[in-house]
Amino acid sequence: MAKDDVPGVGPYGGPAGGWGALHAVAKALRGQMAVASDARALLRVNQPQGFDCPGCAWPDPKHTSSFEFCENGAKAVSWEATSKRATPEFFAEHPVSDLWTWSDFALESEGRLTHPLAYDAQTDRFAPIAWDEAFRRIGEALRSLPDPNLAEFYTSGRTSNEAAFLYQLLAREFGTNNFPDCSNMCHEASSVGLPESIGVGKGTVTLEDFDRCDAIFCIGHNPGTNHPRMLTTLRAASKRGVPIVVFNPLRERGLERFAAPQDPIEMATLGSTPIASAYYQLKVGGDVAVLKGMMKALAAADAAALAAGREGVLDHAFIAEHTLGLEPLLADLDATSWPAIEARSGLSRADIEAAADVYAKADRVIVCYGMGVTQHRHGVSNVQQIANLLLLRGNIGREGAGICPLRGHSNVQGDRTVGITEIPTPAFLDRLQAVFGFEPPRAKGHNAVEAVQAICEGRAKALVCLGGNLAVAMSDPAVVFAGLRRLDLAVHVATKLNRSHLLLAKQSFILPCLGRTEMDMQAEGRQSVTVEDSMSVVHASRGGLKPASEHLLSEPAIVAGLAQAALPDSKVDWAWLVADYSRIRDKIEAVFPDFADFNERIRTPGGFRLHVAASEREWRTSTGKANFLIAPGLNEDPAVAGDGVLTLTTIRSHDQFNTTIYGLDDRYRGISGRRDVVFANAQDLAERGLKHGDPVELEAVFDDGRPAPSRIYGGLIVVAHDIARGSLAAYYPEANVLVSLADYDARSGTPSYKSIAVLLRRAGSMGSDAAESFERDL
Ligand SMILES: Nc1nc2c(c(=O)[nH]1)N[C@H]1C(S)=C(S)[C@@H](COP(=O)(O)OP(=O)(O)OC[C@H]3O[C@@H](n4cnc5c(=O)[nH]c(N)nc54)[C@H](O)[C@@H]3O)O[C@H]1N2
Ligand SMILES: Nc1nc2c(c(=O)[nH]1)N[C@H]1C(S)=C(S)[C@@H](COP(=O)(O)OP(=O)(O)OC[C@H]3O[C@@H](n4cnc5c(=O)[nH]c(N)nc54)[C@H](O)[C@@H]3O)O[C@H]1N2
Ligand SMILES: [Mo]
Repeated sequence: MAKDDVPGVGPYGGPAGGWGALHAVAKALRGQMAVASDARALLRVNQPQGFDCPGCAWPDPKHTSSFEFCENGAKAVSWEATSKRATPEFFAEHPVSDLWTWSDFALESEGRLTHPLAYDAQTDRFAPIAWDEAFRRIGEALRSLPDPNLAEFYTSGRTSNEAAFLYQLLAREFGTNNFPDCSNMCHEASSVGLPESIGVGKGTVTLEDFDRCDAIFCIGHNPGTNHPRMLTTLRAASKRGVPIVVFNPLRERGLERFAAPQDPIEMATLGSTPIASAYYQLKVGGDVAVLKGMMKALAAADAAALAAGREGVLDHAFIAEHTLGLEPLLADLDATSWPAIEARSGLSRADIEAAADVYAKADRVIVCYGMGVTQHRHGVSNVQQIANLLLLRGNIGREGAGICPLRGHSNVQGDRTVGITEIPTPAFLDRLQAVFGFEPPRAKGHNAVEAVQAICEGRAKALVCLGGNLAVAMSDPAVVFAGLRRLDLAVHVATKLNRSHLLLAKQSFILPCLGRTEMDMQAEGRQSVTVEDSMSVVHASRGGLKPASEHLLSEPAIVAGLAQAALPDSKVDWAWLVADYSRIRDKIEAVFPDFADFNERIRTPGGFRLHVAASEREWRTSTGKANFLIAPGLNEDPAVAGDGVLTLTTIRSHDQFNTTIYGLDDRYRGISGRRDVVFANAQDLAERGLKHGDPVELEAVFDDGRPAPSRIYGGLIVVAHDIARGSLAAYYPEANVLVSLADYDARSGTPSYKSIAVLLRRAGSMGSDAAESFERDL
C-alpha cells in the first residue's frame, strides 16, 4: 500500500519551522483564546520583563529585543491562557464515572479549573469547597497519618523555585523526604551519573559556547518538537560550517532541515538550512555501543599517532592533570570487539570511525542528549559514556565545549536545585535546620517509582501532587491506577483536569492554581517567581494576564495554606513568606550559598548563572578528579532472546506536551488526525508478512523471552517509516501499557521507556482476548 493510501498517514516534505509552523500557531491560538490578548501574551514570553515560557527549558539568548518565535511555546502558552473553563457547573453535570470514560485530550480541553473542588462520594461528583475548608480537611488527614513517611509529595517541573522551596520545607517539617518528582522519569540518569563522572549533575555549557564550538553531537533528542528554539542555535552553527552529527533511530525532520520563521529570505523563498551534517540511524538502545566504538577508534588513532612520533589524539595533558581511570577504560575498549559493536549499534565500523574522526578533528565539541539516552535500564552508564568521550579530549570545562543534557520541563532543574530530592545531602539538611530551627528527617525518601510501588503495596496512604499527571506519565497504568485508588488522601494542585485527578482516594481534592502567564498579587503587591533553565541560568518570570478565575491561588500560597493546616506548631512564618516572594528568595539564599545576592541578581535582565563547578574544572567527585567510568558490556537494556522480538521506543508527537495532548497531528512525521500508530522498518514488516497500514498489536515480552499477556497494546496501525532495523516507535503516554513498573534503571530509578521488548503482530492474530479483558479491567 502506498504511503498516501492510509488515512492520516503521508509523507512530510517541508523543513521544520517555516510556514507550517506559523500556520500551526494560528490554529492553536484560534482554538484557545481571543487573538488580541494572546498576541500580547506571546510577545512577552522569554522577555526580560515577561514570564518564562512554560514550554521547555532551553535558555533565552541574552539580548533578545524581539521575541523568539517558537511554535510549541505558542501552543503551551495558548493552552494555559485559553478562555475555556472547567467550572462547578461542568462538574455538577458530569459524575466522575462519566469523566473517566473521556479521553485525556477531552479532559484537558474543558479548560482551566476555576474553583477548589472536593470529591463527594454520594453524588460521585467533584463539588466546590472553600479554600479554608479544603486546607483544614487536608491538614487533618495528613496529621492523622501514623507516620509522616506514609505521605508522598510529588512535583512536576513547571513549579517555580519559590513554590518548590516552600513545598520541600512543608514536607520536611512534616517529617519525610518522600519527593517523587517528574525528574525521576526524565533526566535522573544525568543527576546520578554526572556527579560520579564530573562532580555536578547538570550540563556544563552555556548558550555562548554554541557560538564557539567546532562540532556538535546530538544523541537521542528531538529538538524540532521538544526544544524548538534550539533549532535557531543549531542553524547558526550549521551556517558557520560546524559539523552536526546526529545519532537517532528515527529520521527527525527538525534535525535535518530548518526554516527560521524570523528569516524573511528563507520564508519568502521557501528555503531552509540543513542541520545534520551526518545522520546515523542507530538501533534503539545502541548508544553505548556507538560511544564505546567512537572511543575505541580514538584510542586506536591515538596509539598510532604516538607510535609514529606525532602528537596524540587524546588530550594527555588534561587527562594526567584532571582525570582518573583511563587505563581501565582503555582495557574495556580493548576487550570490546568491533563485530559486537556493529551488531548492537546497527551501524558499521566505518560509520562509527567517521563520527570519531569528526570528533577528533574538532578542537571544541559539545554533546547534546535527551531521553533517547536516559530512559534505559542502564541510563546512568549511558550518560557516563558521553562524559568519558568528552573527557578523552579535554572537552569539559573550557570555552566552546561541554556536555548539554536537554532538560524537560521549564523548571525541572531549578526544583532540584532548591531541594526537591529524595536523597538530600547532610550539608543541605544541616543548613535547613540552622535556618528554620526544626529537625529535618535524614532517611532517604522515595523517588517516583518507589512512591508508586509504596502506594500500590499500601505502604503509602497520602499523595500530594504539585502539578503533573503522575499516574499517566508512569509505567504500567493497570497497576498504578488500581494503587492510587486505594489511597486515603489525594491532593492535586493543577491548572487543568487530568486522569490522575479521577483516581479517587477516600478523600480527593483538586486545588486550582495560577499559571506562569498570570498576574500574581499577594499581600505586599505583585510578585515575580524565578526559574532555572537547562544551562543553570536563573531568572525572573512575571505573569501579566488576568487570572483564569478569581478563586485561584498561586502555588506558593497553596503550599503555605497546606503547611499551616498540616503543621499547627510550625517554626515557619508561612503567611509572612508568601506575602512577598523576595522573603522566600532570602531564605533560599540562606540555605543555598550559591544564591548569594539572589534578589539583587534577578533584577538584571536575563538573570545570572549558578556556579557549575565542572565548567571551571573543579571536580566535586569523591576522588577530586573527573572519573572515566566503565559501562558493563554493550547492552543498555537486557538482551531479550526470543523469535521476532523487537525493541519499542516511546516518543512525543509534535502536538503534545507530555501527557497533555494538544491535537492529533504529528506534522514532521507525516501523521495527521491520529495517534494510534506504530512506526516500523519496512524490512521488519516484510519479514512478518505485514505491510504499511495493517492493523496490528504489540505484546510486551519479559526479560526471559516469555510474552506478557497482561501488557498488550492493540488497536494500532503500522506505519512503514524511516527507522532503524529491529526498532519500533509509538507515542507516549499511550504505550505505557507495555512498560512494567519493574522496568527501570536500578541506579537512577528511571523507567526504561525507550526500550521495551515487544512482539509485533497482525491485530487479533493472537492474544486479543487478553487485550480486551485487560482493557475492561482498566
Ligand atoms: N513541545 C514539547 N516540548 C517538550 C515536551 C513535550 O512533550 N512537548 N516535553 C518536555 C520534557 S518533560 C522533556 S524530558 C523533553 C524531551 O525531549 P526529547 O528528549 O527530545 O524527547 P522524546 O520525544 O522522548 O525524544 C527522544 C528522541 O530520542 C530518539 N530515541 C528513542 N530511543 C532512542 C535510543 O535508544 N537512542 C537514541 N540515540 N535515540 C533514541 C527518538 O527517536 C526521539 O527523537 O522535552 C520537553 N519539551
Ligand atoms: N512512555 C513514556 N513515559 C514517559 C516519558 C516518555 O518519554 N515515555 N517521559 C517521562 C518524562 S521525561 C516526564 S518529565 C514525565 C512527565 O510527567 P508529569 O510532569 O507528571 O506530566 P505532565 O504531562 O507534564 O503534567 C501535565 C499536567 O500538569 C498540570 N499543570 C500544567 N501547568 C501547571 C502549572 O503551572 N502548575 C500546576 N500545579 N500544574 C500544572 C496540568 O494539570 C496538566 O494536566 O513523563 C514521563 N513518562
Ligand atoms: Mo521530562
